[in-house]
Amino acid sequence: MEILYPVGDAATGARIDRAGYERLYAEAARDPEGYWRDEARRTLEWITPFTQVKDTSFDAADFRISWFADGELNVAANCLDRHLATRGDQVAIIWEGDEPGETRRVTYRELHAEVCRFANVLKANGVRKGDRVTLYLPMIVEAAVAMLACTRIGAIHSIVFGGFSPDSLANRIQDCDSRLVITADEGCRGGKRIPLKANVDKALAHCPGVERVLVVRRTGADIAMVEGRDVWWHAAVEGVDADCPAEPMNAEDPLFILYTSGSTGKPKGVLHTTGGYLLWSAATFRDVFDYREGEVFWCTADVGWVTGHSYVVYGPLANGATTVMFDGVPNYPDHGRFWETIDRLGVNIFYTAPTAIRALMREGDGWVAKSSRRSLRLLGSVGEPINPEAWDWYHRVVGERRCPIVDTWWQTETGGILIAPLPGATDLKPGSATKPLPGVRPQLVDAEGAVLEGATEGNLVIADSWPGQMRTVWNDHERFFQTYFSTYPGKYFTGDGCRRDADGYYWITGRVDDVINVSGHRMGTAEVESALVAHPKVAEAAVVGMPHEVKGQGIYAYVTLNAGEAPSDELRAELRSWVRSEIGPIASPDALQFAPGLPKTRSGKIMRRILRKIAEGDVSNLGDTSTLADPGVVEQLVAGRV
Ligand code: 6R9
Repeated sequence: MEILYPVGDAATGARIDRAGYERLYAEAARDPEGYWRDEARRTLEWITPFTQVKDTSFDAADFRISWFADGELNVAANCLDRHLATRGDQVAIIWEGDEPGETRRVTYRELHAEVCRFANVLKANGVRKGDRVTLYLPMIVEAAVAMLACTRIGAIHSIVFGGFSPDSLANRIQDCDSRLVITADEGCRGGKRIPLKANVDKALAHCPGVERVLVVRRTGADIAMVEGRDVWWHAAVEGVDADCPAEPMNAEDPLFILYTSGSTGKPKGVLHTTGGYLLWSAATFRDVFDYREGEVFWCTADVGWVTGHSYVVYGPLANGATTVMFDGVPNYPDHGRFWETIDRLGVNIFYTAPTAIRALMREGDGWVAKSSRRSLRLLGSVGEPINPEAWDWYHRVVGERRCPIVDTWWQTETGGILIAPLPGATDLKPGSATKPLPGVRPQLVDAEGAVLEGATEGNLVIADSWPGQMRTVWNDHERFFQTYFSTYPGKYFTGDGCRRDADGYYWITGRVDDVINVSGHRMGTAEVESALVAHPKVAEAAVVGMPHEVKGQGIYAYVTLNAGEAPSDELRAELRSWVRSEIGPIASPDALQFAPGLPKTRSGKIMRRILRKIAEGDVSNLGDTSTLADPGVVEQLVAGRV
């Protein structure tokens, strides 16, 4: 039975209440120009006010996405300078290290000075407006400083998650031609060290274009420094002037690139621009979390993912909030880490992923009960559908039924949240991201693209542009159009399946393309396949998702070996660690089955539908296998399931 949690005390003092949401949604639908003009004016500080608002079309003939095109602003000035007069001494970032209590507090004034100083360091190292800078860092204050310093001078940052391998890092550096890389000697995660600088050294063997590496001293490990190329961060900033004017940037100037996996080919460099992205991250932070002056906000994501960009750094800082940067993991030193830290830092709003909730739920309520969590007002979820059991535990045990849960649906491509409840306005249903934010026009379409009305299920598309949407794939505008706008002409295709109920609530059902969502992280099946096939003993590989109790989805790989190679447990282990080193630990297959052959159509297409069913353990009804070139393959696969 479906449970409904009506808006309760959350409505008290909320910025947007029930009637407010209805009014704003209708207003944005009726007059997008007027709505976004007002929003952009009141949310951001502009150097040159814009006169144009929306200039967008998703149609092939005049495809364009442009917002506030003649306006000028600077992101760092919006996140720092404009707060100095009113809240210079307020804490901007609370950094919490891997060890509990290893904490650093940085005020807006201090952060402003650090950013200006480092922006001058970037300039001194030849970085100019429009240049790309790659960051490969732990969750340390310097990561935020480096991001904001780039934005201050108009450089484009590209953050690569510290869990990615040297090869993955090298690909991302090459794709966007970065000449400068920022890293740390090592990272610390769950008591273990991550050899970030050593990984950079390996990557740079394939990146001759990189001239400078700036290295933060995080652990003090003994690392190799390349003469003439590598410079310590602390040495570089010493004595540098803390005065650095914020570069006026056009609203449509690139802000950052973030690589994300798709259903085909190499990861795409998702490009976001200055005005639209900042407006979206700032406004959604303010409204979805109903942020109130002085509150402490903790989003547990890493800045290597989009959630870290929008809701650890840009959204909170644009609002003058206090944001927590966490450099640890949920189960270190024990399973009470989140809750103990919430008490110690006085966290009011906590935003994490279903995979973390499920992992902690398995350890029992005792770890939660050790903490008071009195400071908590609101809980959030992001990254994948949250199953009702996990939702209930989060609500009942963590939030003690006091705290609404905002289940926020969005993507790297969308820049920020598109579908989510507003705590003061929306009744909650566990497992549903509920309703679109004002200005967001979701639709469900069938395979032919026909728009489905009412309570129904289909493919989730967005019918019109919103300011925070990505503008292009770096260096490949054609791929941008093909990937997102060609499947259903005139609409942005999300790649997600979705159900809409009779109350107009949206229930995301998961990816409908060849993307697997592992612990809230996107993995393209094609990427894992090409890593496997790169192994000298592998002839062919097919990768699909399978249900996984904690990760949501796990990676199931079918591998055909070269003639003369024999399957063994050793080879299985070797292939798994091969994928780890090719892409990173998150891509390592959870299950790996040696398959004498793969099910293919006569035209040679692998029938993934069948592979998915076998991986799910649902072998009773494999559907129509008559189009297979060799139907016998299926029996072998079923028999060999791992
Ligand atoms: C922010 C982020 C995007 C994909 C997206 C969808 C899934 C994210 C979700 C959700 C159901 C939610 N997803 N949030 N599914 N409910 N609240 O995660 O970006 O890494 O690009 O992933 O994640 O499948 O298409 P990204």
